[in-house]
Amino acid sequence: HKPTYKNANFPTDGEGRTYHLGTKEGEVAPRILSVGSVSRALLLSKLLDPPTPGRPLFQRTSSRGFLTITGRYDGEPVSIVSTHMGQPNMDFVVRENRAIVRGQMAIVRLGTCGAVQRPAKLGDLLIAAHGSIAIRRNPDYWTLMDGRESLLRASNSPTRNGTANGTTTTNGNSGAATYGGFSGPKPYMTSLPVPANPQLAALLAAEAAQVVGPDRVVEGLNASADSFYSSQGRTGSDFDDRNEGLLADLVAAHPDLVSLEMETFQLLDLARCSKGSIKAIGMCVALAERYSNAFLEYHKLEELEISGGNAALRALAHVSLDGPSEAEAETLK
Ligand code: R1P
Repeated sequence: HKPTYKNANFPTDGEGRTYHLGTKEGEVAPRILSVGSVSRALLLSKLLDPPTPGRPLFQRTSSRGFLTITGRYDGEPVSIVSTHMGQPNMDFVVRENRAIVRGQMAIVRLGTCGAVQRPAKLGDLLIAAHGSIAIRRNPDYWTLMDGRESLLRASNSPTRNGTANGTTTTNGNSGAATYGGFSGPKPYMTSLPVPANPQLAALLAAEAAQVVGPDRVVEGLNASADSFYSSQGRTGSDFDDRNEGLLADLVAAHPDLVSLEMETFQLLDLARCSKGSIKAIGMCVALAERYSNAFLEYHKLEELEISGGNAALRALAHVSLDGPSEAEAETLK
């Protein structure tokens, strides 16, 4: 059965289901835990209050593979949504859920990330309490570089008496690049920070400290990149990425930077533009240490996902929200 969609501006089907997540009003709670994978969503759904015959868990997978599970935690309706990876997927999750949920919402992302610098270390829970910056690859750098290199070749030709010396220098990866006197844009752009919700951040930090101990929780700035590879400073020889100095530059520019991943910025940016209707925060398990190259043993991840999941669900269940309407509360009972 293929649904028919109407309204190209914000497509929904005949039942009011959204285009990518496939959920409709009454199926999603105003308190949402966003996780990166279906397996994490299923794992954390075991932390929800046990379903009863009259109150089963709601579960739906959309044609695009977004899984939504709605139940209760500490008696409060909550939804767990598998968001997949990257900023466009977080955009679907925030916007399509906003469209079908009434009243103020709280969204917590529980993901995995790289720990960028100490004190953040392997296995810690890193909370984006200082907000998030976006790191984006700037294709114009490469486009204009070709132009600069032709200019450089021309200026170095024996028939010209140019002053260019033919050397290429870069001021780190975030500095302006200079090619024989021609300067241009940087290969990576970093945005200004967008804030997290301070109330949700404080609640989550307190809950996380209670679950794993305060020495395993680090609050700081997050960076969300548009690639797992180039704009996270992972180097290789297959592509011309110009990112060898990216991590060092980020750390120098942001002493409070703790986590590097791919979704938190989009969540916080949309929450900040939601006209006060969404409170949001991100927390990640440090799966890798980018400064030492260490990677968490996979069998330890599940335990940390459960710890982080419990902290996130508790913060979600207890954060104050301008209530959903009576009708919404009724449909989720
Ligand atoms: C990359 O492997 C993925 O892991 C991190 C990154 O942000 C990216 O989505 O988060 P999740 O574990 O939540 O997916």
